[in-house]
Amino acid sequence: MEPKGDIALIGLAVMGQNLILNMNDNGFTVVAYNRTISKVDDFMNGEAKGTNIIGARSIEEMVKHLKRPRRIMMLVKAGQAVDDFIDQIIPYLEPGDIIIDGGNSLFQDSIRRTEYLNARGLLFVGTGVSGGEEGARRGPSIMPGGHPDAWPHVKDIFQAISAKVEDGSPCCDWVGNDGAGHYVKMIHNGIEYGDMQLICEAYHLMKEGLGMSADEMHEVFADWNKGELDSYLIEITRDILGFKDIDGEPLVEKILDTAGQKGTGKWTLINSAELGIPITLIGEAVYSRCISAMKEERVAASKKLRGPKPAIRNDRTKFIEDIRSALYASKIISYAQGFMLLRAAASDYGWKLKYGEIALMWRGGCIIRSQFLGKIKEAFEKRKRLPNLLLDPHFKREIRKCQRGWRNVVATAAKKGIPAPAFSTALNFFDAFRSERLPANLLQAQRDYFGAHTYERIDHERGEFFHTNWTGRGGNVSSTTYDA
Ligand code: NBP
Repeated sequence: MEPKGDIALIGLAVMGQNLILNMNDNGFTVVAYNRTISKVDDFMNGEAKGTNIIGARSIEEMVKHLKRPRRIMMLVKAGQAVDDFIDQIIPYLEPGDIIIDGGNSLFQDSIRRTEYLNARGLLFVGTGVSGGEEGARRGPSIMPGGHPDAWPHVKDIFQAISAKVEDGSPCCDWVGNDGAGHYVKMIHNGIEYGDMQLICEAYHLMKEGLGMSADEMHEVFADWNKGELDSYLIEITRDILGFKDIDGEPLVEKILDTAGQKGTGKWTLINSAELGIPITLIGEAVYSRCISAMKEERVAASKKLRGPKPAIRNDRTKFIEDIRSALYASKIISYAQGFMLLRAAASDYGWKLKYGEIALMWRGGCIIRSQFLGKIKEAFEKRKRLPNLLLDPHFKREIRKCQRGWRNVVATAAKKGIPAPAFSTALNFFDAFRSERLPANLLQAQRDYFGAHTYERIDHERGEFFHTNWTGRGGNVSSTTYDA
């Protein structure tokens, strides 16, 4: 009997089940498999009943159902489980077959897995999938990378099931070789951390500073969602603020203020440090979650450490508009930083990343989807080699419009003792980035003073290094000059 399966999917948790149903809706025959076999039976007797989905009770059976080249996608816990499945599947495959990892894997693992499978004549795809449960079911953003020969074989399925923007373009395109897909997904998640933190700071200033109720803030977010900030995260924040607990009180105020994290923000931060790119806003977003998790210490400190009273007496309507400006300008900075990191990674890992297409992939389906990403796509379309998003005429104008309100919010937050780390770091980055001269001359002098690390001079060519015997006691030997 001729095999009928277009693709197999391993991992019947929330992402896997919903992607299978999405593929089925789009006319593909999917073979479903899971480590715990009872979940295959549950799925086949539940959500999959009456569909063309085929349940498999072993890897051998799963592979037998597949047309060639076989396409096998995993949506399992990232890490060892992925490697274990790869080794279990390999004996059943033939050269040219394709293994796809759709989980949140570390990009270095995807680089390694591409090489590992390539050496065995198999093609690996490491793909980011974003949009959570709803995205997986109705159309996620899909960011595939890996062995480029695999792309023609997965393109039809991936682009069919992905989200589409208004003109019908799919939020899925080939990102690049080996780990590029998972890298772009990692940056997406880092940016998501930043966007969420910015919204939380806006909420905190309105609540603590202006004393606004959840219903009032619900109205503000509803209003913001009609303008430049129109996005999924602003939309869900509006809905969360309007959501009442069974006693009629806003549920959000009853939720414990300690944030969780699963690692992708931290990975982004670690990688940025390795590549020397200051993604300060994502950094503050990650560390803000860390400080939120120190609940007991914060409660104890709140009884001992005093600061100013948080009440902000400014004109409320005007200050809300200033908060909107701070949020919008900081968001521009965060995306500018994210694209700086993408550019550095492309050069370091040898990827040909297409920045406009990446913005398009994030434009729909995923958690950071927004109108704003359409403008980023336009910026990179107008100027393919745009060195920095902040230099695009549109974003330059937008930042100029926001500056007064943004500065007022950062200054007011500092005066009133309300933490606004992401708003502040964004402004500090902006001011540093637009500074012709920073105080690093003094820093270089300090390094040379205590460690003979040498310095360059403004009255000499770049690349000429000098050492001074600052105290008259040191020798004339200098340290080797290199950047780590
Ligand atoms: P989970 O991340 O909860 O993973 C559940 C699946 O992993 C089950 O099929 C489970 O099999 C399997 N699994 C585990 Br757990 N340990 C295993 C092991 N040692 N060996 C083999 N299989 C193992 O599911 P999910 O939330 O659907 O996420 C799937 C992937 O997609 C993850 O990488 C996740 O990070 C990523 N992702 C999730 C979301 C989201 O919103 N949830 C969004 C985007 C990406 P079992 O049934 O036998 O225990």
